[in-house]
Amino acid sequence: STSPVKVAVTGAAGQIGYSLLFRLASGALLGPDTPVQLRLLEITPALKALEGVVMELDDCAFPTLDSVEIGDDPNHIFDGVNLALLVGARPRTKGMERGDLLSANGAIFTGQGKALNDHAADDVRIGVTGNPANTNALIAMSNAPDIPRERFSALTRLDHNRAMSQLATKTGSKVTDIKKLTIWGNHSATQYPDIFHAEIGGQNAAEVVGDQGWIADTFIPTVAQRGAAIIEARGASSAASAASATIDAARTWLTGTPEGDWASMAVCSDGSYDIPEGLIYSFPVTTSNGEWQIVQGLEIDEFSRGKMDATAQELIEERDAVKELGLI
Ligand code: NAX
Repeated sequence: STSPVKVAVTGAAGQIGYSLLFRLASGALLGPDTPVQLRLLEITPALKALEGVVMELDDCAFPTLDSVEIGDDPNHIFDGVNLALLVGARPRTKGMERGDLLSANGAIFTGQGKALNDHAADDVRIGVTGNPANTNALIAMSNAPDIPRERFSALTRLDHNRAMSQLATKTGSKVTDIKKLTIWGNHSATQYPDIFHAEIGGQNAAEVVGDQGWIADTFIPTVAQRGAAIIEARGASSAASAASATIDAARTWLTGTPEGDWASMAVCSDGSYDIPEGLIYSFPVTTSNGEWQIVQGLEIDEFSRGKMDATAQELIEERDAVKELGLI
């Protein structure tokens, strides 16, 4: 067996946490030979509920679960962590303005960014699931000047997985036949799920679909609005699928993309595809040895360009708003 990995999860007593912790503890991230040390952060009033979740973790007797620590102080919980999954965030409540939402989350992610900066392990990688995920990642990254920027990422893997599933159903194929799908931009309704570079069984996916109208009028809005459809059906936002995607994203980052495929990750733009430098924008990436690289050289047609720019524009506005608030 290998040395233990220390994984922090914030918002651990929440909906996503209730699925995520059990998957992490059972070895879904790094397999049966890597012991997992969980370090769980919650706000003080949620610590009691979190204690209950820890009782259940104990009761699973997971062979891979080495230890669990809980607390409400990020400086303590983030101490020595190799992976930080920032799930906890302030949801938008009725009557809350966008600025209020950004400042409430700003307070969380500035503080957590600083605590990671000061206490995380040198090899730390940080994945942000809590919404608005891209901009929360930007805030954490900007408040952690000693952590390389490439160590921050926001979750668009759920969108990626949703797109895989929709495309598989439409074409009667298996998700395992689909490669090189891309989510561009923000984890929001402006995201652009792109199948023009994707392959199904080695054939171009858009050609297999053969129906541009379906792509523009059904596929893209279905993927972009899937979160709302889940809320409508379930009466609660996606949780198990979000937890699963959070693990998929971290596993891909740490263990690499397969040859001939890529994944979608929102990472700090280096100006690739004319996306403004410094935005946390979802790109097609390959990963190996814990590092990601943006896939270069894809041909972008006018349709794709318009969608990529529209979602970039939304992220520029979010960035400018948090700059205005002094959060970055
Ligand atoms: P819940 O409201 O069930 O849980 C959030 C938890 O975070 C709560 O227990 C709360 O006490 C805790 N929390 C709040 N502030 C905290 C802080 N400063 N430190 C530590 N914990 C804190 O939400 P849940 O359904 O679990 O969703 C969590 C986040 O994921 C939300 O922001 C949600 O919008 C976002 N999502 C992101 C997705 C993505 O694909 N990127 C998809 C699913 C989900 O909507």
